[in-house]
Amino acid sequence: MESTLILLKPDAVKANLIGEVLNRIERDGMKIQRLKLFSLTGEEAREFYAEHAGKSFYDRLIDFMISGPIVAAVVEGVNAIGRLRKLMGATVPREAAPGTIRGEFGTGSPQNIIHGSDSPESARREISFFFGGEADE
Ligand code: IDP
Ligand code: MG
Repeated sequence: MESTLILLKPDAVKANLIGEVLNRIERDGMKIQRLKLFSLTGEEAREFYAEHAGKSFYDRLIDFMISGPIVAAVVEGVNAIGRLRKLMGATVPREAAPGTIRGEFGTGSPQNIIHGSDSPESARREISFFFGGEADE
């Protein structure tokens, strides 16, 4: 079993896509282990996306990520990190395969609906970032 961290970005919450996206993950056989709806502060968004600091799209990405509530979840399953990245599709929605979450619902860059950890190291860091300070159920 592997765990990964997903975020449903502000565009997903605004478009009433929380259920649709979580349903796709559950239908793929993965388990929602932790779940919360909240808004990021600018400081949190900048720290979460620190690897992109200095890139041309960084400020737009941060403004987007704090533009409304998001959902964070820990998803568990066999090869959950890779399966999630496959369900998500490519970063840029118009380059994402038909049938993927970003391909179907994404509207631009950075407006691509969902984040998913890209490696076991990222998953550990990101799960701890959003759920580390809280007791497990
Ligand atoms: P990923 O989310 O597929 O892992 P990253 O390269 O880690 O893609 O980028 C993080 C997020 O930054 C993307 O999901 C997207 O929202 C945004 N982003 C990435 N590249 C661009 C760009 O060229 N222009 C605008 N936004 C971008
Ligand atoms: Mg990434």
